[in-house]
Amino acid sequence: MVEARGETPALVALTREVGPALADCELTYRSREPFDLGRAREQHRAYEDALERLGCTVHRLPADPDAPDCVFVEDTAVVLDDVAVIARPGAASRRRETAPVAAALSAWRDLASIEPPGTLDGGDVLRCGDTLFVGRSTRTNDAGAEQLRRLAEARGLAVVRVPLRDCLHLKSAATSLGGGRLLACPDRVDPAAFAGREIVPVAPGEPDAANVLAVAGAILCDVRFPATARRLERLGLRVVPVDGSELAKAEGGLTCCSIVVEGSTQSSTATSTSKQWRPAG
Ligand code: CIR
Repeated sequence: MVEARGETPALVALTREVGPALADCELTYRSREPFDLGRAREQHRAYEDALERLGCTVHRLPADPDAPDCVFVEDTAVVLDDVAVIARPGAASRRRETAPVAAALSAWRDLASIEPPGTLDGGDVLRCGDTLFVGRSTRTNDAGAEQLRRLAEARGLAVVRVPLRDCLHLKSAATSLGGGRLLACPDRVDPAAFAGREIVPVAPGEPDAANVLAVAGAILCDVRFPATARRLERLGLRVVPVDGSELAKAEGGLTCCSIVVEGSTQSSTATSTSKQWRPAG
């Protein structure tokens, strides 16, 4: 694990420790259940280990004891080719999470930010080629999506809003498999919203399987979804099983626990102006 900057890794996975207040997390679609904090931390470590085995340098931020959802680092930023857009989470309890992430990302990217009245969660932003699909969730409002659109269009990226059903974020409904292909749960998002993209549906009875993490030529897939994993393997994809069951009680999936940044140069200080980094996928 890397706790400080200074190396020159090709692929960085920014993560954040599971905080002690996880039991007070935001919940929208699930009922509150008891958490086993030790088990959540073990599973999170195993997730980081899987990323390391795939060649990522894991850069782990310390937990914030006053931010129950801080482990779900994905929601705090959207990393584009030359800029990291610091999000403004839709849940007010989560807004304190962004500052340490911004400080870390400033080593590799210039920063921009979503400003009030905009709200945006990174879990609502799914990049596929030159398009950013942005979920119409309870967390990301029109003002936030519009601010992202301006930043993205200036960089040649299109922004397409996508309606959702019965789920927290767009990436609870669909994620990238790489190569322009998406895994999606048709009960949560209309595949037509992704016009032109090849859609692989999750296996019946496995709606939460839609959240996989494509990284370094592999697909991290939760062990709770074996039928979807088999489906991906039959497509020739390399599936890496990880157990996300404890953090799933907090409505977190596999993408939520990292921000993957790809590049060839890392600065040795947080004030770097390096522009050679690109987002993964
Ligand atoms: C929340 O409701 O904000 C957290 N309990 C779960 C966030 C999961 N993040 C994600 O899907 N990107």
